[in-house]
Amino acid sequence: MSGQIITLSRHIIEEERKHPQATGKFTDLMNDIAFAAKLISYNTNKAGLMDVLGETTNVNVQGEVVKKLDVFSQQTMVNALDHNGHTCVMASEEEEDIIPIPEEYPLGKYVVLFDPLDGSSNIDANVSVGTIFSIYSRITPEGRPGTEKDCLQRGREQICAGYVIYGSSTMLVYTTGNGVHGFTLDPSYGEFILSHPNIKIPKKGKIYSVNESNFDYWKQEVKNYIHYVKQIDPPTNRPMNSRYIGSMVADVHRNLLYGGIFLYPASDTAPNGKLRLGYEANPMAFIVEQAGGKATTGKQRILDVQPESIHQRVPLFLGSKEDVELLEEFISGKRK
Ligand code: AHM
Ligand code: MG
Repeated sequence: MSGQIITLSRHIIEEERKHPQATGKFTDLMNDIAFAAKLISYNTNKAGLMDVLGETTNVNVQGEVVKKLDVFSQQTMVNALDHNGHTCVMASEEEEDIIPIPEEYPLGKYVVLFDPLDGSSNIDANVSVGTIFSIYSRITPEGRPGTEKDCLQRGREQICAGYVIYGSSTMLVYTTGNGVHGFTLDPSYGEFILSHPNIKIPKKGKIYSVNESNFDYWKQEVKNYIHYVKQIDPPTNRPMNSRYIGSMVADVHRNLLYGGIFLYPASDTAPNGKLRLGYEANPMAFIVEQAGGKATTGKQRILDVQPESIHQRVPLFLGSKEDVELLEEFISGKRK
């Protein structure tokens, strides 16, 4: 690097300046998300110490009711986003219905969908978790509360998507459709610093990530693909390596940097897969496409799927372009 430190705020301001009609509101919104991410990161890092892992009914040493980290993350995201006049409605994995902006606060033009703490079943074992977010412009008229319709836009309408990974360091990775950029939280400054400009996913990877315990429940095409990637054939770089953390943010982040494919297929027990279109598949798909990769349901580009409901699930395959295209050949029956 040149020695010049580029903070997330500066990067976003410079991105926003490329749009002549920009008002600075988007920068403010992203700063709110980054602030929430720092709070969640701080609490994730000291999870074992501060008893935040306790049940919601626990009382901590200050006599306060202890919140589980997923509840804390949800409240932190909502509190960071509901009062600054940038958003008109939100939706989260943690809330069944859309999250309106309280009447006492001004309404904005953005719609934010998020998964406040993805991979939360991993927290107790100190395994990486993450926050995922997806931003749209509202489609309902300004000046009124946003509606479910605003939250049910196709992924290709996203104006920004990102994730924060709380791992060996905390990183925020985002795209506004102009490449993918990664920022590492410097704990001494408390700032996200540009560390991974213009991330590109390798065209072909060595890693496949899937919960293989579901093998017997999958469709034959997916079984065939997984069988194929495990065969020994050095000229085609097989066998691929299996890596599965069980936190999508961590699995996708690793594959983005190293190359590979992430799969959460449909199965007999989960006919639409497990992952949610609005705040898991779409934002990750936007990021992966912007990094030069692909994201599909197996039959359709993820970003083209018309959402029918907030918590809708989709089969998800995403990663390096050539790996996903090969998978598509298996799904279409071209290869067996
Ligand atoms: P969550 O949002 O409830 O944490 O669930 C989503 C997580 C993803 O992070 C991960 O890819 C997947 O669930 C793992 O599921 P499984 O345990 O079935 O492999
Ligand atoms: Mg999740």
